[in-house]
Amino acid sequence: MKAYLYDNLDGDQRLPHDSGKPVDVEELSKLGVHYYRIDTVEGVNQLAAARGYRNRDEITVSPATMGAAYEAKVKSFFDEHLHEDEEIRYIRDGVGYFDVRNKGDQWVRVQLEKDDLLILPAGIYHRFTTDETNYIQAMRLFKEEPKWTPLNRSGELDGNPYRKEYVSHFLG
Ligand code: KMT
Ligand code: NI
Repeated sequence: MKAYLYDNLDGDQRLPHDSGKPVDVEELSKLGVHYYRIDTVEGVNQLAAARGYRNRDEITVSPATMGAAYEAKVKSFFDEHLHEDEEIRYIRDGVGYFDVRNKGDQWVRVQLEKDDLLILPAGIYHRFTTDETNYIQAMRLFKEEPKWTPLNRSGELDGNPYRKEYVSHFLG
């Protein structure tokens, strides 16, 4: 895992966009973003049990598995959005970037690789992209009824109860 402020320069979203300004795990946790390095599935099972995550699936984001839909899929993952539930991703192989908004509404880019697990809280604005290798395999953990429909950023979401809860808790 490596986290830093996004450089906001034009260019492919899959490039590193590293501004050279690092962000540490403590800063991430102040945003409600939790990072864990877990090298066994047993470790993931324990975390899932503790947080009430009963279900999981595996997704491989790559042209090999998605074919012609890949480019559009990667673009849609990169639309800024929130969820009304936690987003938990455990990386099994490959590399990807999760971008999250910090208190100043700047993008923090979190680079994840194999054995990295990231928890994004409900209500945080974020986006995802593969890197230049165009390959990531991840486990997605979810509760009985996942509420992980992406809600794209808009002023209307200011009134969303999950967004309001996030803002009052972490950005207030
Ligand atoms: C997301 O939430 O954007 C995704 O699930 C992307 C694939 S998981 C690496
Ligand atoms: Ni998401």
